[in-house]
Amino acid sequence: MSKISRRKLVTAGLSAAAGVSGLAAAAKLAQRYGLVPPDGGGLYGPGATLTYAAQRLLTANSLAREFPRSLISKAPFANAVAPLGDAFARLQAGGFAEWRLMLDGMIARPMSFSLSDLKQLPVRRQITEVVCEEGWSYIAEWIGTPLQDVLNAAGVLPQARYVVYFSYDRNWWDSIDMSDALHPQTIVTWAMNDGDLPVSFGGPLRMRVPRQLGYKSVKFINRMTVTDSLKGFGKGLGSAAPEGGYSWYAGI
Ligand SMILES: Nc1nc2c(c(=O)[nH]1)N[C@H]1C(S)=C(S)[C@@H](COP(=O)(O)O)O[C@H]1N2
Ligand SMILES: [Mo]
Repeated sequence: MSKISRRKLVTAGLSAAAGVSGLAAAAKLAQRYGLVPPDGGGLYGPGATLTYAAQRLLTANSLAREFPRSLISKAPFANAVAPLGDAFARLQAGGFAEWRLMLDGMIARPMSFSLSDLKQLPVRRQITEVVCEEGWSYIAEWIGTPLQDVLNAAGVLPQARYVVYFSYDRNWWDSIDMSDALHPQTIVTWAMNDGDLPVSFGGPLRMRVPRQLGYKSVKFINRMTVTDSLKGFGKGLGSAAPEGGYSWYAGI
C-alpha cells in the first residue's frame, strides 16, 4: 500500500472509529505526546492534529521516495517568486561568496556559514520530487548538506523542538519539527542536477524537505533559528503557509 493511502486509512480509521468525542480524546492524547501542530487550534485543527500525530507515530523514520537518474525531469518548473532586489543582484554578481547562512536560537554557539563552509560538511545527493500544493511536480537531483550536520556543528540544546528558516526576502518562511530537521533527507541544498543551484530554483541555498509539500522547501535561505515554541514567529502558526490557508504540516 502506498504511504498516502496508508495515511488516509489510518486517519480515516481513527476518526471513524472514534466519532466526535473520540476526536477530542485523540487530540488530548496527541497533546500528551507533544504531537499538536502549531496550527492545530483552528477550524481544521483536529484534522491537522490527527494527520500529524498519525504520521509521527507511524512513519517518523520513513524515507521519501528517491528516483532513478532516468526519471529526472527534462524541463523542471520553477515557480515565480517575489523580486529579490539590488542587494541580492550584487551578491549574485560576486558568485555568492558573501552569502551567509546565520544559525541562532537554542544552540550552544551561534554560527554563520558561507557556502564553502557548508561544502566542508558531509554531502548528500538525492533524486526526489518537488510537489506543489497547486498540483504540479517535477523530479530533480538535489545536492547539499544534511540539516542534521549543520545543526550538530552548532550543538542543539535538548529543549529544542523546531527549526525555523527564512527566505532572503523574508516573504517566505517555514519551520519543521526536530523529527524532520534531523531526518537524513532534509538537506540544505546548494547544487541541483550537477550544477550550482540556479537562482530560479532557490539558489544559492534552499531548504529541501522531500517528505513534505513544496512550500516547505524555502528558497534563498539565509537565516535559521532553533526554538522550543513557534508562538513568537509571524502569527504563531509555524509558517507563512497557514496564514494563507495551507496546513503547517504538509507530509506526503
Ligand atoms: N523564497 C521562496 N521559497 C519558495 C516559494 C516562494 O515563493 N519563495 N514558493 C514555494 C512553493 S509554493 C513551492 S511549490 C516551491 C516551488 O519550487 P520550484 O520553484 O523549484 O518549482 O517553492 C517553495 N519555496
Ligand atoms: Mo507551491
